[in-house]
Amino acid sequence: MQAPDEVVAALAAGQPVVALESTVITHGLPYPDNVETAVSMETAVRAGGAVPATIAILHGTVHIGLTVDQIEYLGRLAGTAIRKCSRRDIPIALARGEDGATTVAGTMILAQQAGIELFATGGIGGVHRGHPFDISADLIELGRTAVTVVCSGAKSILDLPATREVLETHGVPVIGYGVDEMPAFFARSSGLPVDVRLDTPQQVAAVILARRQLALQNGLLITVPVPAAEACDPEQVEAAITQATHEADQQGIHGPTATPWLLRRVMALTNGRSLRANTALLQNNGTIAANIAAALSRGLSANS
Ligand code: PSU
Ligand code: MN
Repeated sequence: MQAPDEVVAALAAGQPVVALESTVITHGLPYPDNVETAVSMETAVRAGGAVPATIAILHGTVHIGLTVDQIEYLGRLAGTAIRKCSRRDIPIALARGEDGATTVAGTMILAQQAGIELFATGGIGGVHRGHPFDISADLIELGRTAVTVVCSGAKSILDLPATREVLETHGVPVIGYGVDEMPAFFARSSGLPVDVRLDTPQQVAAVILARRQLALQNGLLITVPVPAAEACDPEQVEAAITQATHEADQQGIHGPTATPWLLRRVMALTNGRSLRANTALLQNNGTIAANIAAALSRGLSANS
């Protein structure tokens, strides 16, 4: 495992650190927007008061924190066969000396091993529409790895009610950050209730501390809606998603390639609109995760 001095020093001193994933760079966004967005997300984490650590596997080594050059290297691999690393894939990439982009599940595992509690991303995987057994490993990981994931819910390319049920089954609290309904990525709400609404970083930090005191080994999901100015028209997005899911079924696209394929197709069908929303919510989530990490680290030092 390799980490830049800044990340090592912050972790050793109990200062706030926020993990970021790399599959969003290689499989979620096109080049060069992916690089720009990843770098701006790191800036947003700093602005929120924490040190960013983008997690990826490079030439068979786990990196907890990347340089801008390394982010650029990964960004250029978008659209290639770079391995998308969820729990099952990490040992394969390591043993074979490959590059690997970590998903939400993969990033949670490596963040926890590095001692990072907060992780910010855009959307988690879920249950695919019309494919009730294609359940993202993200949901299972949230049930068994004690990392707090700040995201904007899940895209409605997924079956959101089924996704919500699976989270419940695995004991994952869904917290609405300033909202009563779980957001649906491009749209600010999904019609699905959250388990609790919390409005400040301190309130979220208190839940993290309570979970820690009980040594519960599950993750927490903090859902933050896309900033209102950048939210997409729900009907337009829904039309694009319905078309994309239909095309995927017709072309027999399923398994790990389903999510990246649908993301690309929806982005193309909605032109630049969805890309802007995507970038805005990623930055916003980075800042909020940093605010929570900072509140947590203050709370811990006040207690010790
Ligand atoms: N949803 C998005 N953007 C993404 C992903 C999901 O809006 O980039 C990525 C994340 O890395 C997530 C992964 O962990 O897709 C889920 O893939 P799967 O459904 O194969 O588990
Ligand atoms: Mn899947």
